[in-house]
Amino acid sequence: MTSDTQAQTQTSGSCCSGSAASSGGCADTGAVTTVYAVTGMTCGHCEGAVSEEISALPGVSSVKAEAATGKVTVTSAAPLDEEAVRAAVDEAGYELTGRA
Ligand SMILES: [Cu+2]
Repeated sequence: MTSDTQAQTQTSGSCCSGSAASSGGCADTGAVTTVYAVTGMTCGHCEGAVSEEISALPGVSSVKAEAATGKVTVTSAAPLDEEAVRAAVDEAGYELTGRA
C-alpha cells in the first residue's frame, strides 16, 4: 500500500509557469549565469581588473574571473549584451573571445 509515492506531482514548467509574471524569459530564478572566454589574464591582478570592469555593467551581480582557465563567470539579473561585456573586458585591457 504505497500509493502515496505517486502523489508527488511533477513540478514541470516551474521555470516558465508564471507566464504573466515575466514576459520574454525564464526569469524565475532571478539570475542568469554566463561563462565567457577571456584571453590575456595571467594573474590575480588581471582577474581583478576584468571583474571590476564587468561588475560595473548594469544588472551584474557577481563576476568570477579565473586567469588559469581564461574563463569569466558572470551572474546578472538579465541576459547581458555580449558586446557590452566585450567592451568592458576590452576596457580592462583584455580580449573577450566568446562564450566558454
Ligand atoms: Cu595579471
